[in-house]
Order: sequence, then structure tokens, then C-alpha cells
Amino acid sequence: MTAATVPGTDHTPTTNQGVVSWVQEIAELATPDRVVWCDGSDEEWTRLTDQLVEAGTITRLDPSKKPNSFYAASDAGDVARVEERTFICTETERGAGPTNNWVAPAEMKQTMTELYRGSMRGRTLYVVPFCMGPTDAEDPMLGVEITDSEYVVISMKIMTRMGSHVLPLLDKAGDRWVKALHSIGAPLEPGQADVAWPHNENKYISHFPETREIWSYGSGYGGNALLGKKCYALRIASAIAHDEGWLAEHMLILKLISPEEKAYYVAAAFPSACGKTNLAMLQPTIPGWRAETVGDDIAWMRFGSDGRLYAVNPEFGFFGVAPGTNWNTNPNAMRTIDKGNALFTNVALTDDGDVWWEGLEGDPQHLTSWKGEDWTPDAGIDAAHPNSRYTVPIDQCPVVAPEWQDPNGVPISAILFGGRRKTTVPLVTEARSWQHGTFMGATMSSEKTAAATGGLGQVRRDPMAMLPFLGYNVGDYFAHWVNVGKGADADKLPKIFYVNWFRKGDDGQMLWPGFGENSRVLKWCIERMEGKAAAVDTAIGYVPTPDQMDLEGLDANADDIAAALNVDVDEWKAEIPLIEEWFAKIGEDNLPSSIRDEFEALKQRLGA
Ligand code: SAT
Ligand code: MN
Repeated sequence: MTAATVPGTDHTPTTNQGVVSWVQEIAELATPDRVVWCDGSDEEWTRLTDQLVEAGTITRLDPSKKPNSFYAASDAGDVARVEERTFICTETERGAGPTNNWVAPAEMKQTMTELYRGSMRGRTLYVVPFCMGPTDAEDPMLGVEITDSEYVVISMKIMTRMGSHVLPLLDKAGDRWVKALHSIGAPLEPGQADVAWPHNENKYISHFPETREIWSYGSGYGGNALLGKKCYALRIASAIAHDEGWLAEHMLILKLISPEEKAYYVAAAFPSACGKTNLAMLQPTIPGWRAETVGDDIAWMRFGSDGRLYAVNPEFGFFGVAPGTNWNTNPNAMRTIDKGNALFTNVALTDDGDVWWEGLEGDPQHLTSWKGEDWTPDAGIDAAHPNSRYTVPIDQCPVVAPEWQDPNGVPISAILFGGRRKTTVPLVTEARSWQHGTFMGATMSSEKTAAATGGLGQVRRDPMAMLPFLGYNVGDYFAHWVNVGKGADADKLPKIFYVNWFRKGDDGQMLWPGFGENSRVLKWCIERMEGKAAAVDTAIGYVPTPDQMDLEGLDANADDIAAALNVDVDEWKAEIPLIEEWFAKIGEDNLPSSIRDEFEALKQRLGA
């Protein structure tokens, strides 16, 4: 079938000829039964959700419990990002760097073109025009996702600004838009019945940062398929940011309001499934303090004309980890979800048409598990997949900051880096300088979570929580961070802190209660910025003693708090060879000398 004979191909609602001819080219290659340009309307949502209910891909939840909300269970072979199948295709191997899988662009395009050939047969090709970040930005960050998955279309409606209102921007965009091509790789022969979650065992998540393109094949899930998120807003945007002198980071954006009504904005980087969404919707436990949400996953940070760093959240929805979310750990997420318009994936389904997951209140006696099996409390297995997710519009969050859509962003006072570490890393450490903070981010580490397949619990270096999301050479990325600081007025730069909510005692119990109590750590950070709080000058940076923090009313054992804040020089000495190993992996040719210098200075201070 040629493009001209694919119904819908002649319908071209944009005057951007680059978009029109790309859609035609892909229609010709992938030979869908029809082409549909998505308008983002409620009518379209209803049509697609009805269709997916009919196909058995999603289940409508009881509207009295979760209005206009749906449940999807994926195939067991398609439950998380596939890092080993994720590629950065730069012209040179050095461009992708030692932490990314690299294939030359021409070779990858050749391979994947063959995969896409006929891959949409029997399906619909949807054209999804979208914008990452506010549409009234000076330079709106546009994209067009082509997909053959209805689930992706409805997810993109929640997660991005998508539909007809983006077309006038696209008309004027010339070639400043990202081509995001997605196919589940499951063509249907005439008469062949579809399965609930079509996908392909052979998966490729490929990025072409130099030409601002994304080619994804074989997966229908999360960051593999909703291409505005990790693929565009982090991998492609990090490369754009490097070229243009700004930062695209895997960070939540939180607004803290003091009892004096002063607002502070904090950006914080944690690896996937380490509690970013919970921190983004924090309910402070300190009297008089409030918090509001600007973003829970991604921050784009540019300098304002006043020399401060301003952050924008490019997303429109939350893609939060369900397990562990409850009325105690994240009441604001629960309130956001309860308003409906949500899509749940791989959680469990209750008998009365609601959703459930491990850690949620309630004591269900029978469920349908994410695998579609009967589940009872004695089943001995989780009812929800550990990477199960809820997708819900941000503007439903009861504590969303009124300025969350400001195209100029919010001025950042502090940047937090954090991982999940049982040992070594204290509750909070302030960096000595921007460059030292960059070193902290460059060497941060975390135990692997369920957000990606494989290796659960292993400690790995995850620089700035960007290891799986960096669109170029990690050494160049560190140099870029250092340069961003060099080019700025030091007084106006955010202060950098390294936090670890997850340190455990010898008994294996968490030393710090976390969640809302993390506001105490944030308060200390703010007081440091204002020159009000004291700290101890340790080998690794400035660390408070318990009495230097506001712990009033905290229900915790004093020894535990002291242990959470302890700088154990022996544990840090044991960390040195691990950092050395990490730098060896990066390669001395790639590693900026400024980061090497910070490492040498740390060793000296530790006497290592
Ligand atoms: O699947 S996603 O990459 O979107 C979620 C995550 O890993 O943080
Ligand atoms: Mn994330």
C-alpha cells in the first residue's frame, strides 16, 4: 500500500511541510490501515478509551470511585524501561560516551527501517502533535509522535500538552521540532485477532541527538513508548541543553513556603523509583511550613536575565510509582488520583472496580493481580508489579503551585542529589562549592530499583540520576555542569546538597523516617542558604549534627538520627576504590580535570 492509498494520509491539518512529508514517509513504510491526526479532544479520549475497553486492553474503573479512569495490564515481557535496548546514535562513538549503548546512526536507521516496514499493518497510525513545557514559551519545545498504540495516545494526552492547540505552533516551527517515531511492532494480518497488550520481543529505544530524532520499536510501556518523557525531555533535551548552555535534568521541582510566607524552590535528582513524586508532593511536618508541587520528574533549567537559574517542568502529568503510595506516604498523590481522569498500569484490580497495590490502605481479600490472576492475601506474591504506575494530570494535584505553568520557570535556590544507599552516605551534606556539588552529583550512587529491568538492589553509580537518560558523553556532561557554574554569579547559583533518606542501622531498620519529615532536612538546607544554620566541616562537605537541625516533635530515636548524620571515614575510604572504578569506566580522556581535582581533594581530606 502506498501513502496515497492509506486513508487519512491526505488529511494534513498543519502547514508544516516537514511534518506532512514525514507522516507520509512513515505511512508508506509502516503501511497502517489508516492515518489519524490526534486533536487531543475529550471526544477523542472517549472514542479511544471505548475502543481500548472493547479490545480488552483497558478496564473502566467504577466511576463512583475513580471517575473517567482506566486500568491496563501490560504483557509480562513489557513492564519497564529496557536500558540494554536503549541506544544513543551519535556520529562518533565518543559522542554517546562510555555509559550509553552506541550504534552509528546510519546503521541503526537501516536496521530499524526494516523493522518498521509493514509494522503497522492492520493498525492505525496516530499523529500526536505535542509540546513539552508551556505552549506560551518564547521557544516552545515541540514534537510529533507517530504511534500505532491507542494506549500511548491516551497516555500522551495525560502526560503532555498535545492536540490541535499545538498545530499553530508547529506551523511556525520550521524544522525545530522533534520527530518521535513509535511502533509496538505487532502488525495484524487480515482476520488475525489482536491480543490485549501487543508488543514485540525485539525492542529498540533509539535516539539520534544530532538530528533530534527518536525511533522506538517493540515496547508499549512508559518511558519506552511515551516519547515526550525520558526520550525527548531528557535524552534529546540534554543534548540540546549542552549545545545551548542550559540543563535538562531528572529532577523534581518543589516549592517550600516558610512561616514568614517566603517561597523557596528546590530541584532534586533521584534515580527512578526513589521517591521523587513523594518529595514533590511533600506535606511538611514542621509547623508553619507548607509545600507546593511544580514538577515530579524532569526540570529544564535556564538562566534568567537576573542571573538566577530558573526551572520549568516540561510535563503535563505525573507517571508515578503506585506501590508504597498511600494516604500516609503521599496523601496529595492520593487526592490527585481520586479526582479521576487517571490511567493505572500493572496495579491490581479490586472486585468492585477499583485499584489496589502493595502499601495501599485496605485489606483486600480478593484481587485480580497485574498478571490477570486471582489473588488472595496468602498468594505469597505481589498483586501489583513493583514498577506499576498511575498516570494523572498535574493540575488535579491539590498542592500544585499556581506558577507551575509559568513559561519563565521558577528560580531555584537549592539542588539536591540523592540515591538509595543503606550505608555510608549521610542524611544530608552540603557541597563546598558548585564544582564540589558537581562532583557529588557525578559520583552519586544508588541501589537499582524496579523502574528498569534487571539487577534489583545492586549499587551502581548514577550521576545526577541521569545514567539511563543522558543523550551524550557523560564526561562532557560533567564538564557542562562545571561550565554552567563558571559562567554564573556564584552568589546567585543554587547551593548543592547530597541527601540519603535510605540509610539503615545495623538492625536493617531505616534510620530516618523520611516522607513528610524530610521537610526538616529541607529547612536546614534553606537555613544554610540564609546563613542561619550551623554545620560541621567534614571531609565530605558540611554536615549538621542533630542539634543543628529542627527536630522538635520528631518521633525518632536520637541514636538513629545521629547515625543517619554520621560521617564514617572508614566507610568513605571504602567508597574511594568504587569511585576510582567509576572514573576508570568513564575514562580519563572523558573525565574533566576539575572533577578529578575534586576527587583528589576528597581523598586528601579523608586521609585515603
Ligand atoms: O518508564 S519511565 O522511564 O517513564 C519511568 C521511570 O523510569 O522513571
Ligand atoms: Mn523518572
